[in-house]
Amino acid sequence: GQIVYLADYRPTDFVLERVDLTFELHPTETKVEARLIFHRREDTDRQAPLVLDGDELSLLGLLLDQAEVPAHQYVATAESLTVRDLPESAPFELTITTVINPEANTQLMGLYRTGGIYCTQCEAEGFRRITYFPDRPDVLAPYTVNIIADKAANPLLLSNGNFLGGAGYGEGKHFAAWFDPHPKPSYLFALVAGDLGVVEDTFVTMSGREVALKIYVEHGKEPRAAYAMDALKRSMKWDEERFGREYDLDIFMIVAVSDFNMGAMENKGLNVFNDKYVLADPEIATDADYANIEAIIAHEYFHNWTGNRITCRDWFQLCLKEGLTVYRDHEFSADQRSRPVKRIAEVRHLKSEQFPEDGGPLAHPVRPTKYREINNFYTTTVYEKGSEVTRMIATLLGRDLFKNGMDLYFDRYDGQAVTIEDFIKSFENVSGRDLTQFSLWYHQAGTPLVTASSSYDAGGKTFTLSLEQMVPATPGQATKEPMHIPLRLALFAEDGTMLTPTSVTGAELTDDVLHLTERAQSVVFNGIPSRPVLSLNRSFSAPINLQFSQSAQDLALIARHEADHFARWQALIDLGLPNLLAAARDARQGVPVTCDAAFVDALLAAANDESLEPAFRAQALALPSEADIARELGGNNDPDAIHAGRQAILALIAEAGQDVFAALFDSMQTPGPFSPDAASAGRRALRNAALTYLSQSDNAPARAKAAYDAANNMTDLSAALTILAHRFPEAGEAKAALENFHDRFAENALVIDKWFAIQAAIPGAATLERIQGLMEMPLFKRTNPNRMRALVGTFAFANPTGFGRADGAGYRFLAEEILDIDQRNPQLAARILTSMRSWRLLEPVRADHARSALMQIERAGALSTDVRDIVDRILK
Ligand code: DPP
Ligand code: ZN
Repeated sequence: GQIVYLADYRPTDFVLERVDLTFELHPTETKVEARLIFHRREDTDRQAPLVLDGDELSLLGLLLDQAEVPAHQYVATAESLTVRDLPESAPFELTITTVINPEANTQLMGLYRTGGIYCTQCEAEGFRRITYFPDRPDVLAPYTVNIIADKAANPLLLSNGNFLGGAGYGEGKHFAAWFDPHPKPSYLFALVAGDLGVVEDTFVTMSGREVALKIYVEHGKEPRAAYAMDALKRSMKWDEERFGREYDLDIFMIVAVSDFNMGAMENKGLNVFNDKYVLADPEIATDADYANIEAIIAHEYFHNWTGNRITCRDWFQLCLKEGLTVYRDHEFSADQRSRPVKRIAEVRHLKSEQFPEDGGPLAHPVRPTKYREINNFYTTTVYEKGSEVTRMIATLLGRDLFKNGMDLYFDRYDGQAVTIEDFIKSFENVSGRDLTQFSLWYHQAGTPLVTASSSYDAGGKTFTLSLEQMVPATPGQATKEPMHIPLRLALFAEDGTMLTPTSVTGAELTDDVLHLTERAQSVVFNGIPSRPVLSLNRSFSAPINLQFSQSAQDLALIARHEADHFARWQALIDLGLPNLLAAARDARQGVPVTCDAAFVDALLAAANDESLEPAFRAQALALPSEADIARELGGNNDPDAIHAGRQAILALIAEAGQDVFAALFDSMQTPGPFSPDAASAGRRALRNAALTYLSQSDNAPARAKAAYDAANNMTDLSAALTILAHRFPEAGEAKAALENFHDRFAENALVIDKWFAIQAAIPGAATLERIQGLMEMPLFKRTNPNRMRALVGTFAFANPTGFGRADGAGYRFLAEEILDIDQRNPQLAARILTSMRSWRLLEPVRADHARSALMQIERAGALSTDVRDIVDRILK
């Protein structure tokens, strides 16, 4: 695990012209022949050797222009192949033969086996586990792929690009050939072989070309791919309409597999998906699952232009494709569903996942400058903050200039491997705006803190807003420059109408966007006839922490009148949060918990407001999580007190709102057959939120049990089961429902993952023993990443009282699990270990236990680079 620095980047000495691969598939001995045509780049050293990457490889043969290479001319190790005395300028062909063992590949990187099929994952550095190769994203070439395999076991032989042809091949075997004309880096290579069912459709592109669409799933599961197919066609259409991007091959394929480290992978023309993000029907998928499937199908499809045709020069530029593509999938979902509700969900996710990362030991810039293990940089900072930064460019430039900038980017860099600087240049060129200061968002880690205060001068009819910004220190970055922060804002009169100033001084204001660029800025709004109520950072225009004390009346006014519904939701959160923080402190001191009536009234008014969409009302009723409260408290945290305080607030709201919730529970039914559309999903969400509060005030499981028994879809079923298990874990009704759920779905891995996850999140110290019991079940498969994430991941990430029990047993359990998982799948181990990133915010006794557990990992002998990197950074 050497550290790699951005500053050390230099192009390769050799240009790769073409790749021709032949696979003879075998479960334990697959033979790979790679024919690579190179030429030496002009203006490089004529003597430089060719150095190719490898990982756990063994070389079987090496030819140079079809002649055997003498031993003195090359050195092969498991990690590299170095060839000397190569032609000075003429192209040459290297033929490299390796043998690999897919069955033994438990890392799930490179070529591996899952559910009886062959499958690959090459991003970021998996291709070097298949053959020796210049395995870096700036080496692009067209690929031909020939696959030879046993015909009975592998009727399907798939790779990137267009199908060239196939035929029988000796006894019981057959072969297929694929050609991908679009030059691509090796991380986008894919091969799938095996026996799968297929769902087929077609899409006619904007220029009238017909594209064959195929989704491959396990036999018998074809009907469950219908929604994914629908989402794919909508994605293709949307990218044409919104970004002018057309698909570019004759065929687009998706393969669903059950063992996968990531959510999905955008391999050119052959996406490989975690089946969790493909398979859905009302019986097995929740509304959240449908929304995820739609978003991830779109995300991977959108990569075809943002990632594949224009790719990254090096892995430091990962956000060039990921941040941008997340932004594109967010916009797609916003257009397909409700924009404000989508924005609320995004911001919830950003604050609960990215803000803790950016405020802790794993903080890093959106565009990092060094890494020890690139797999550890597929982070919420690169993805979600990267998306927010793209969104801010659109906010600063406005819709039209942003579109022009994207068009220029697509035109100028198609077929190339580029950098964030190239991306930014496109927007500077079309807008004439200098984005130098703005680009600090890519380079400075940490969530900026903006402090606001305001005053109103009735005599002069002026409203003054004072803003200050501060970017906290993060690992490796002690001091920061002020950022360019776009703050959307609006002013409201007491009656809720919007006030428009006659002029503004002290800051640039374009439409409703105020540009904060200095450390401190005082902005004066003239011609304001009465004291205004300020709504600041509308739509969460900048991913910041905002400190601005507003009265409960002002917040309630925003919650009632803002045209921007995101801002209404934010105002309700701002009203509620101080109550939750005070409740945690009171619970810790054994003082009775109270809650401001203004907050409860505003919340119930929103819940009851029929002019608002049900999905919005459900979001309003979902209080900040225990982890959110812990983050806001900022240190010396006691998870038990936070839990108790939050439960007490829930109980007070439940009591005050009994009638409202009872009425919602009745009126928000969704009669008729199940439909996954956003409006129906919103009704179910609101009804289940009401049920959560009703079960709180009932203080009895009967109503939730009745809802469980009556449920005819997975959304309602799992919501009722969650209430039963979390709120009444010892009740007979909860035990009966858990047993019923198990028996009904024992055959369905994705649904059983929900059963594991719901139990892993049961609050309280006893959950650890429950989990240890569950791990003994035959159903529990240690080698399956989804299962490990469902049980161990949910426990560590989403159960502060269980995982963080006071005796430290949760942390010790995690340490042992990490060491065990690391033996097989370092990437998964490292990812789950990041759940420890906020350990320094714990009260001293728990923090000591957490540190000991981390040190237990650190002291272990044979750690992967992945886990070593995370544990070192978390402890530093
Ligand atoms: N497959 C992952 C994604 O789409 C990594 N590229 O984000
Ligand atoms: Zn992606």
